[in-house]
This record gives sequence, structure tokens and C-alpha cells, in this order.
Amino acid sequence: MPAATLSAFTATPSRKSAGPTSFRLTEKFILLLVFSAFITLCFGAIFFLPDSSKLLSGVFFHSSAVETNTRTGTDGGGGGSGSAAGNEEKILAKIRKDHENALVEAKDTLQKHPEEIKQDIQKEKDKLARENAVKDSNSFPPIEYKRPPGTTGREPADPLTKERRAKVKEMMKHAWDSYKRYAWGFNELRPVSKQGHSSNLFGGLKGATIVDALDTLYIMEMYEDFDTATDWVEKNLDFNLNTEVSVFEVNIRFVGGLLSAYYLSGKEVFRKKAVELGERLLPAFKTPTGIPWALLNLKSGIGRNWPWASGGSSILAEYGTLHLEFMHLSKLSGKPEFAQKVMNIRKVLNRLDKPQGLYPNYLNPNSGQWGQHHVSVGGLGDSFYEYLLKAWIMSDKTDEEGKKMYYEALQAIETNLMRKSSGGLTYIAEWKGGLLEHKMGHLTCFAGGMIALGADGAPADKTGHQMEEAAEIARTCHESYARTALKLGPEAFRFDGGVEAIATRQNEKYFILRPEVIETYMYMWRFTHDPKYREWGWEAVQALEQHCRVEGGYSGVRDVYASTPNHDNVQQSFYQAETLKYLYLLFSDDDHLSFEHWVFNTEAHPLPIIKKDEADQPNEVE
Ligand code: DMJ
Repeated sequence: MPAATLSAFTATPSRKSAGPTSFRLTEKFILLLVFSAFITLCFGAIFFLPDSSKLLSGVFFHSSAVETNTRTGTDGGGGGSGSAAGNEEKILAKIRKDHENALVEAKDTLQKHPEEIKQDIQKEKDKLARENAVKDSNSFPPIEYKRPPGTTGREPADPLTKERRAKVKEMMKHAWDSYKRYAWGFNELRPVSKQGHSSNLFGGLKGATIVDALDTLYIMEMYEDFDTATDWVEKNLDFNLNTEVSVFEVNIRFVGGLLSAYYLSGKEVFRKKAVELGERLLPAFKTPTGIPWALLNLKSGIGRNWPWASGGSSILAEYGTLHLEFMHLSKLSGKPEFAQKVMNIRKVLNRLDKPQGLYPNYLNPNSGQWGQHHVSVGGLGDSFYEYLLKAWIMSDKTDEEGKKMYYEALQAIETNLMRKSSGGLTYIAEWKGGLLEHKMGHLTCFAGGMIALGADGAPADKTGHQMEEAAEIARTCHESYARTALKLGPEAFRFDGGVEAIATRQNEKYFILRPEVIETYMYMWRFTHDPKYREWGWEAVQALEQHCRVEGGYSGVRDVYASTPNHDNVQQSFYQAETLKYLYLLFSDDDHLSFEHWVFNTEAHPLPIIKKDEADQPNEVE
């Protein structure tokens, strides 16, 4: 009761001071009113304050509350009236605290502008809708797990290959054990300083290395480690975080990693987590065109683009690298939204004019117009092309639209970007508004594998020609390694100013354990069985062992032309997801994760081809 009101009553003069019996009738009535108001308030507090149910159970259902605690031992004292009183006190203290908080909140709200209040209400509604959607995602139907063929492999018959394969497994063990020992739960490992490392690509998400490495552990038959990783995922992998993440990175590493872990092991937790995370990513598509934002707050669902991207654009390699995972999310959840979102991206792209048939790296999600006309098959563009081809393959070659887009894009790349140096090295340059920059990124080296993978579907006159092209790119990328002191490839190499396949700028001389060159060797080996690809892979193993292996794991190096390595102190999560996996498969038989049944996402996570006859059903159990 406000003090002013109270004093009004206390100051009321009474004519006689003998006792309540001497009050006038009106005074009695007022006193009665005050008293009954007080009683009502007390009861009101019990019934309407937050958490009143706990108080009720403490006060009115006292014995059952005590019994429960005694059984579970949560009161630590074996129950009894003493601890029950303690509980009641705690509960009352909590109620008081909640009450105070509510008052502060109410005061804040009163001070707000009505517009602000409206916005707050809208935000709350959106939050609720999202939470419900996520809850829904946990209620998708059970499905029958069918193990796709080739999840495990045999030992290679040839002793040398067997030995090399075993060596790669030992490398994985060193990388994993070091991560486990020094950085468990962190996103990545700092192998020199032996501590955890977290890049802002994942915001507050944790355990990128664990999720990225799951399938590699499985295919290398490191089942105990796989179980430890599974246990961590079950208990600790949490997406309900007020944190901003890169939609692309989280999709390729986390969603991709969880999907593969599910398909390899059949463990339901991975399907659940993948779908839950997929649901959390959906608000990124809330733009006027449906082209998703690059960055997203997982809790608020608010998205934005990288501040450095031309005119507020989304990036081709980011919004164009969701397709494979999202198609599988629809299959595993029975929810069509995932597939619809990525199919819409294609619609937007197909409405736009493409300069020389090329796809610029930047696209504004509000206007649906291209940003700067920069084109690259490396950074900012790369995996968009990869996903067009793989979407067609993953659909058991029914996705004709994906196929058409891929082969037309490749044709434009061959005409406008692919060049041969005077020394006879084929490379893929970058295009800046019609001008060529004769530079090829390490990232671009994946294109050898991609072109080889697509060669047999190419228009008849191109089939053989594309296989040759792929082999030439593999050779160029191998040269970029061979021409360094450490026999590891630089981040980018140039074909101008009298050099070929060499980095000329200091900021392009680093190597961060990237997989693309080894990835291309693996594809070329599978398609040609030319032993040189295994030899080149083995050269890379030796260089990694000599220059990147340290006591606490594997580290990137700052300058591949310097005779002694200067370590960058990061073991990237893709080292275990991709580099070591592709090396292992290079020394394995072709039927281990065969191309007949699997496609690899851009982070090397294997996803099964969705066979024509099962395309429309999510394998639901009756
Ligand atoms: C990986 O995360 C993926 O391959 C991505 O597509 C680009 N490159 C890195 C590794 O280099």
C-alpha cells in the first residue's frame, strides 16, 4: 500500500481513545475494508505471482515435495522438516526476486515510447513462433534407417597403399587426440600454444571440430572416439543461443557433419540435431527475394550481410551452398520448407541476366540485383558451381535444372576464365568486370575434382575434353605445391610478371591445411587410377608431417617459400573433416563411399544419393 494512503488513515483523528469498540460505524467499515484488502492482496500474491505453483506445492502439498526431494536426494540432507523450511525460504526469496524484477520491467515499459512497445511485442511474438517451430522440429515422424552401401571399407590389398592408409589414420589420431586433450569442446585447436580456439564464423556455437570430424572418425573405424564425440553432441551441442553465426559455415560444417554422421551410424540424435539446426537457419531466408542473409542470430532470427560485401550483397558461394543439405533436411524431417527455400534461390538466379553467362559473386537480397561484377571459381564463388553439379548427381540425375545450370556455367567459365600459361599450365583466372586477374586461389583447385566428376554427364563433344581439363588443373595445382620450399601450396598463385603457379604477394603465401588440392587428387585417382595421383597425395602427407605436425597437433604455416615453417597456431576443423578424409580415401578402395551411392558436400561430408524410387518419401515408419 502506498505510504501516502496509509498516512491518510493513520492521521484520521478518533474522538475517543478507549478502543476499537468506541469507533464510529464508518470508521469500522473503513477498517474492515482495509483489513479485507490486505488479506486479498496476500492471497493474490500467492496465486498470481510467477512460480506460485512451487509455493503452493511447498505450502499445501508439503509432504509430496519433501518426498520427491528425499527420493532423488536433491536436498542433500535426506529430507525432514528442517530442509523443507529451507526450501520454502528459498522459494519465497525467489518469488521476492521475481517480483522485484517484474516491477523493474514494468517501470522500463512505462518509460518506453508506444512504438517501441509495439516492436517489443512483435519481437516476442516472433520469438515464440520460432521456439514453437523448433519444438515442432522435434516432433517429426520416426523414420526407418536404411544404411547406404559403402559406409565401411576393407584394407587395400596392395601393401604400400595399406601402409600409407594406416599412416593417414595415425595422422588423424594425432590431430584428434591433441584436440581432445587441449581444446575439447572449443571450435578448434591451437596446436602450438596447446589451447582452444574459436573463430567468429561460429559465434557462440561450440564443438566445430567434433561435429566436423564425426564422419572421418567413423570411416576410419575409430569407433571409440566416434562414441565420445556422439556423447558430446548429445549432451552439449546447443543451438538455443543468442549468437550470430555464418549461415554458410554452420550449414556446411554443422548441418553437413550431423547429416553424414546420421547416415553412417543411424543414430537418431544426429537426425534430430541436424533438423533442429536447419530450423534455426530458416529465418535467414526472410528477405524480399528469399536470397538468405550471410549472418544470422540463432535466437532472434535477425539476419544481415557481411559489412564488406559489395552494396549489402549476399555471396554466391554462401547462398549457393545450401542445396544438398537442405534437400536432405526435407527428406529426413518430412518438411518441404527446406527444399522450397533452396529451390527458390535458383528461381531468382534464373530470372537474372548473366554477364557473358557468368554468375557474379555478389547479389543483393533486397533488390534481387547483382552487386559488383566479380566472378571467381575460388573464394566467394567456388562451391555454388559444385552444388549445381552435385544436386543433379544427388537427385539420381533427375534434377535437370541443376544439370543445365552447371554445364552452362562451366561453358562460360571455360570461355572467359580458363587460360593456358606460356609454360603450358591450365589455370582458372578471376574476372573483374570483364578484366582478367591472372591469379588462381588454392580454393579454386577443387575444380579439378568437380570437372572430373561432371565429365561423363557433359554434352557428348565435351566428355573427354573435360576429363583432360580436370587432369590439367590437377597438374597446375600440383605445380603450385612443387614450386615452394615446403612442398605445400600457397593460398593463391599467379601467372603474370614472368611467374607461373607462384605466389608473389606476401599475403598470399600462407597454407592453412586446406584440402582442395588433395580433394582433386582423390577424384582423379578414382576416375583414372593413374598412380601419379597417389604419389602426389603421398608427397603432401610427407610435407604435412615434416612442416605442419607439432607436438600439440597440426598447424598451418605463414610462408610456404620460407625454408623453415613459421606456424600460424591453428588446426582448422576442415583439416580433419576434409584434408585427412580425402587422403584416407585416396589410399582406400573405390567402393568405400563410392561415387555410385554418395556425394560429398563441400566440407567433404558424404551424403547418400536419393534414389529415384525413394525421392518422395521420407522413409516413414507406420
Ligand atoms: C572448406 O570449409 C570448404 O571446402 C569450403 O567450401 C571452402 N573451403 C574450406 C576449406 O578450404
